[in-house]
Amino acid sequence: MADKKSDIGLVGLAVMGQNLALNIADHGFQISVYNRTASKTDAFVAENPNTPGGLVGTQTLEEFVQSLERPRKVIILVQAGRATDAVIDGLTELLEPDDIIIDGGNALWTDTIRREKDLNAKGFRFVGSGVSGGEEGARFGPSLMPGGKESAWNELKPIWEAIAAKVDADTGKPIDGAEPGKPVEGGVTCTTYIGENGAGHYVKMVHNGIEYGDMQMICEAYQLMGNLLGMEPKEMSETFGTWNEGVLDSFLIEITTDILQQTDPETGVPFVDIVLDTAGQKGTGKWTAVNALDMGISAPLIAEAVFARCISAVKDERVAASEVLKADVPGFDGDKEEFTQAIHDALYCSKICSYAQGFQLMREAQNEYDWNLNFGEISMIWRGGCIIRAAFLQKIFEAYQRDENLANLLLDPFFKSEIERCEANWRKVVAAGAIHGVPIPAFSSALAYYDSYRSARLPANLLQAQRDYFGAHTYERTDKPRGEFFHIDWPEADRPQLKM
Ligand code: 2AM
Repeated sequence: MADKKSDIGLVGLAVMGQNLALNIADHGFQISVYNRTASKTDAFVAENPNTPGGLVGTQTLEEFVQSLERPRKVIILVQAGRATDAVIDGLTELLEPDDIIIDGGNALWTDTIRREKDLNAKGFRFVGSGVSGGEEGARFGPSLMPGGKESAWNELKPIWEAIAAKVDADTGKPIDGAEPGKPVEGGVTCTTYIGENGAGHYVKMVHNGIEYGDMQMICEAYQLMGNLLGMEPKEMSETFGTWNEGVLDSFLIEITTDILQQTDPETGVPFVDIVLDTAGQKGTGKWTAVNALDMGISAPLIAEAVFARCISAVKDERVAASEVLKADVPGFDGDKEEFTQAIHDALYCSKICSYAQGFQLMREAQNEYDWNLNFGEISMIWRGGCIIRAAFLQKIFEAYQRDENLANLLLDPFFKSEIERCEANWRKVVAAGAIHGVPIPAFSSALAYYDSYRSARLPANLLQAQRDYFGAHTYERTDKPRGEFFHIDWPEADRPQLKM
């Protein structure tokens, strides 16, 4: 064991834990590591003998805790849920007042709120930090979304700022190749204090919900290119490659460009064609959609992205239904080049709506949980180190710079004019999906969201009248102040009966 106490410790040496530990050690911090199965710790330390900061392998939780400089900082990277609670319970037996536990897993934000409260009551400090960017992000620069007491964050800050992704301050583009431990000239670090208790994990969850939406939208573009335009994966790849040079420049468009180039090593056919069309999910997108429903905030695109995965999963049923439900739809005979541009524009407009919905969720959550979220900073730290990294986030950052109290991204002058520029094509694509029988739930729900949001009058007047009719739920009047409720005594005599 090292003579010097470690700057920080990490529990849980699955790939994410290993990569985050290496990233921390690369930046000159000495880090102690512990894993329930000790052989993993030994192998990990043996494989990485010469990091700048140094890895200290420990065999027991006691040894691990004793190896840390006080106030101790312990990152937990184990499975969310029960495993996290088990590790926290073990640690609280050994830690001392003011020590800090940092949960870097994908915890449900309400769990983080509960854990922080419990740990604070016991005299410990707790940070629930979103860690995004998957394995590569953890290794070479994630986007980090920490929540908790600010005093705890301040202790963690030098390490989190050192290891997070860096982007160029003016362009928002990720800065690659920064030497470990050396500050990046002109770089902005992709981490910032998010807010109290569960705020960091909440924002990470919304990030994942937005990620679901981004992926679904790209898949819809891909399906339109294939079904309507008859494009082959290689040609699609070229198109996505071109799109990556413009407003859609992003990690997900870039990997899609690569994926569509790839051939299957076994058969030589395009790789996407050999992949079964049933999507999995781990739950963070679902949490986002459920939370939208719970809070009563409209976030249909994220929900549709989750449902799209659900319906993809019933492959056998779909195959059977495809033999029965043969819609009589015409083939596409429009101009290929024009329609390709229209798909691009539909994707762009839908993406603006999707992010608008994600930010609406965070705005409501901050009221619900009494957080003080900085939307400009949140979009800033998503510019690098995470799956939704995109040039587009620079524009969101600028929108919140212009107006930190922006009611909806759609109202920002830049996004308003972008939608106006692309709107006709967006409508054309949604109409084409309906006419030619191609399901595009994200594109079409985004358009419905846009048209609903810009409607001074929706048909909810009729809906409220229906509620008053069958349930005496009352209604407000257009000619009286809001908050006054009325009810009509509907005539009993000719009322339709529920039982026929
Ligand atoms: P293991 O290697 O001993 O299984 C991801 O599964 C990580 O979480 C692994 O490092 C795993 O340790 C750890 N993990 C899962 N459940 C745990 C528990 N109840 N206590 C401690 N670590 C756990």
